[in-house]
Amino acid sequence: AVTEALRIVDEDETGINNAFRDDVLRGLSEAQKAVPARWFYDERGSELFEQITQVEEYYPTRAETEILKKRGEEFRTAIGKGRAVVEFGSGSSVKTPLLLSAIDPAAYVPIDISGDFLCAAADQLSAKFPHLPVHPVEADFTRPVTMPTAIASMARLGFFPGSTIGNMVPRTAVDMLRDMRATLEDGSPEDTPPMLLIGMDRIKDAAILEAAYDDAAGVTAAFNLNLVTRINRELDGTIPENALKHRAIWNDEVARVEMHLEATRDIAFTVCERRFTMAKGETIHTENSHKYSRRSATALLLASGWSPITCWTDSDKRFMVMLAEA
Ligand code: AVJ
Repeated sequence: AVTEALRIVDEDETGINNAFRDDVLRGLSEAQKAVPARWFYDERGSELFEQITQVEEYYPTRAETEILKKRGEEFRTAIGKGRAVVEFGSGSSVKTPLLLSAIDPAAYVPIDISGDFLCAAADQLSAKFPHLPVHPVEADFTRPVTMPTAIASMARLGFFPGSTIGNMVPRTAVDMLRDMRATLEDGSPEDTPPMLLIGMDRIKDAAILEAAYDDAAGVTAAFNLNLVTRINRELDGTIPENALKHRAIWNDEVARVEMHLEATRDIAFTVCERRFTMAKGETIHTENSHKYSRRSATALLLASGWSPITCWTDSDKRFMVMLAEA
């Protein structure tokens, strides 16, 4: 039972994605060149990310899946049955069914910016749970989103797995977590505050973290470099891909893995007819992946109006799933 999603794509006359172009041109004009990580996920990028989740060094997906598999009964006790599960990002093939089978929700609302991923995920989910009402919403979930009227008066559980929160600097993360609260409160019963189940990756040895973002098979490198391929293809770019190399660096000061693309020689190129240069050694900062301690995760949630209830970790204590209440 999948309802039709609304489409929102902002393209100019020539079919160029305006938001992508603006982000890239602005980011390449800064002293430290940077492109927001959300632009990794074109078709090829999403495929490469799927592959990343299978490589030996990249533990977060396996660790979080272990928690979701093992803790179903505890989720059910803490969350209760009959909530509407609102997933921020379209459901992954494995994690969402684990949660849904554990807590037996009244409805499932996946929110994603990409209508194609959204519909595919909604269809998959519907096939697995034929009696579960599914209401996909195509929207930018980092901003407040209007909930389908079909889930009006249902208690809500927000689900934000994968440590996607880690892509955001704390300021942006707090804004988004507050907006998620507003989204979940839209049309929800006043006597039952929304809950949030969120996956967050833990701080650990720099060597383990750097390997997770620079696997020996080069899948993460290909993922990072695919951003350049996408810029060249979609924004009429001339960036020489063979002059950029993948770098993953643990920044201990702010507890995050940074991904960069480093120029191996002096280069000049154009994007949308604008000219840019990079000196050898200069980088484009393409991703932050923040890591958390139990305390820093708690502080982030509290600052966003969410009170932590429970924190679960995997057997190797690499990853945590936190349940919080508004
Ligand atoms: C999907 C944002 C959680 O930061 O670990 C994986 C993306 N980047 N390898 C992460 C990613 C490089 C991933 N998130």
